Amino acid sequence: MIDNGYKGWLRYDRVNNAALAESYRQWTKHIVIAGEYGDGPLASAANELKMALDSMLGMQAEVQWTGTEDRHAGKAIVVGTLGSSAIIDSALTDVTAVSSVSAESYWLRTVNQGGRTYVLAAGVSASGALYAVFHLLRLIQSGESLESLQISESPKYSLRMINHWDNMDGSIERGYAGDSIFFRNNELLSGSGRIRDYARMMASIGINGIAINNVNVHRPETFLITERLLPQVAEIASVFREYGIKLYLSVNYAATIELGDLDTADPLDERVRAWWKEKAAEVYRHIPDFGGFLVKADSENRPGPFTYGRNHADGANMLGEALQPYGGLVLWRCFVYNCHQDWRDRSTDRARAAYDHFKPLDGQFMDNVVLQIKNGPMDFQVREPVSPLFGAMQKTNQMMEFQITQEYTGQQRHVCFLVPQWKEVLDFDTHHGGNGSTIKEIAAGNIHPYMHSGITAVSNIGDDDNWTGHHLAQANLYGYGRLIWNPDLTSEQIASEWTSLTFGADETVGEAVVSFLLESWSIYESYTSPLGVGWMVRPHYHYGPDIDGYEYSKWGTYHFADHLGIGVNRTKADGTGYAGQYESANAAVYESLESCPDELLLFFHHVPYTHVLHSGSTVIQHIYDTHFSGVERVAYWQDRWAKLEGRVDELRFRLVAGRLNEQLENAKEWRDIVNTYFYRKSGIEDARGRTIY
Ligand code: GCV
Repeated sequence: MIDNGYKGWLRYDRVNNAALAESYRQWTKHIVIAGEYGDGPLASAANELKMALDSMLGMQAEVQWTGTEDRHAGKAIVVGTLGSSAIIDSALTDVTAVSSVSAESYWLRTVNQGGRTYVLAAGVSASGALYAVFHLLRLIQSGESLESLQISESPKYSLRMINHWDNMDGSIERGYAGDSIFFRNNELLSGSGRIRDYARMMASIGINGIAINNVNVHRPETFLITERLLPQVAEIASVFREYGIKLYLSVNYAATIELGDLDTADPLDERVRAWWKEKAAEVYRHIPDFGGFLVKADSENRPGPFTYGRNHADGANMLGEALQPYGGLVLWRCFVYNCHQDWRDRSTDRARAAYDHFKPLDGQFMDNVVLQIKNGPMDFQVREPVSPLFGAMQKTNQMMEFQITQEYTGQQRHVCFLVPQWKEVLDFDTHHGGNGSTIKEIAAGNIHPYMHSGITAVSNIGDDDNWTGHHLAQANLYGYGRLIWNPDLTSEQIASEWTSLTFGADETVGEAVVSFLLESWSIYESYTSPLGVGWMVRPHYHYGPDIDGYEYSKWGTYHFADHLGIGVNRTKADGTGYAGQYESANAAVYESLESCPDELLLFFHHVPYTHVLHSGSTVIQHIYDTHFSGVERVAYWQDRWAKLEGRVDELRFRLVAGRLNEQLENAKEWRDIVNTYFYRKSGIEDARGRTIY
């Protein structure tokens, strides 16, 4: 069978077990959608059910609207919202009192009423009902029984977003899976069916906001908020709306100038403020439920308020004021640092920048401004400490930014399942607000009373047949959505769920894929840059090794290796002082060489190659060992995958085999270049006498 991966995890494969299929058919013969007939999420739920049941059970399900719940004998599925059906309401009397219930909560319940049996897929809102339907279909795909469902679900985070770094010419900044699904040749692809399929996939994992264009807003994208392009943006927004997703746009901070209307973008200039108010009105005329503006300002040569001697609160609030009447949000990025640094200058530390710029502004941002903070202080490296800014501002809305696209983690040519990394970030206790002030709780608004908070991430999809280039990279997209719906799911649960939805029930295949996924982050880390030091990648491309590629650059990304040692001294005592940006308990852990965790040692300290790690190994021996073992582990994967031939459909088998081959070759490059570099610098032999050049 040819399987190009386009269906992702919504494959809806035929249920082969005849008895099971028959038991599902008993339920799905009658489907009632309790609600107004229309084209919102309930209609999407109805369409999804029809399509999926046809595919899984080979049946044309009859879907009826409102009021027909009791017009049949036996079993039925009822989809709707609280208040839309007497059956739903009487079955769910207990739920509204529960404090965790939010607008997107849903329930799946099997109930008996009036001699009939129902599976209820009910939400507080239509989006909730749609989520319930996707969950129900997931149960059927996994062969679960529907006879006694008692499922309650509420999302942990209210903002569950995706950011696209798509440009209007069709390219994607840091995209590794083809071109944009939204833009081509400076036009919008508003009519494309692919956008609808993407919306389905995103709704199935609970995403409720998507920014469709790159945070680096070039000239063509600056026009997205003009009359010329807004009608087409609005078409995309309507497709998303049908799946409970709000559309956001990245905007050019200097749009007033770029669009030729004013000669300034000073946020305190009344003309600039009036311009943005008018602009917001125009956008909302086209898209009444528009989500808001995402802004990268004063960062990597983008314009911003600094030009006018203003700060980031001035800039963000100007946009906040414009969007406020419509309930729109300003998602203001904190990725602000000096990208013209002098490598000779040891006093400037890029890692400090976000905290230094933003922390003093706590309390000055409007209620509809949300600061968007990258998970680490640098830039999506395979290993970084958690950003010290997150949670440090108690009076300023915040959301976490992850990167699903594998810019620094193998660019979807290497397997690198990032859910374990994200989980570590979410579980980090910041201590801002006492013990247990984890990122997980802060982003949920449970520690400081944020008005808006949540999680966003940079997408990894493009117009490749399988969306993500590497088939296994789909697991990152799926896993991201599942994790930010429920961060208490384990990496293993998520990996297994995705694998069985995507590769089916074959246990041998399932075990192999799940173990690849779960080992992959640690393997990738082992053959790339060691002990949290980061970078060492080919400049600009960020794929493959170049140890000194960024060492004498302007980007603030150095390892400071010499013949004696390596690492960045970020202590308060005699380093850059970055460690002191953490709350005192964490600051103390990182400050001291004794307590700093091995995996972050070189991020915080400059140490001799002979320094002994907690693991008992020296730094240099650790570098040699991990680089040899990383390659061996990829080689082992390759053998294991080869044994799956015939068990995985041919096209996917070959594509994954090809990528594993590339991963192995690239890992060898990493191993030999890193080991040779440090052998030559240090002159210290590998204790096990392996080949180093
Ligand atoms: C969109 C890094 C990436 C850039 C990206 C930037 C950002 O520097 O390499 O491609 O720009 O982060 O997050 O704004």
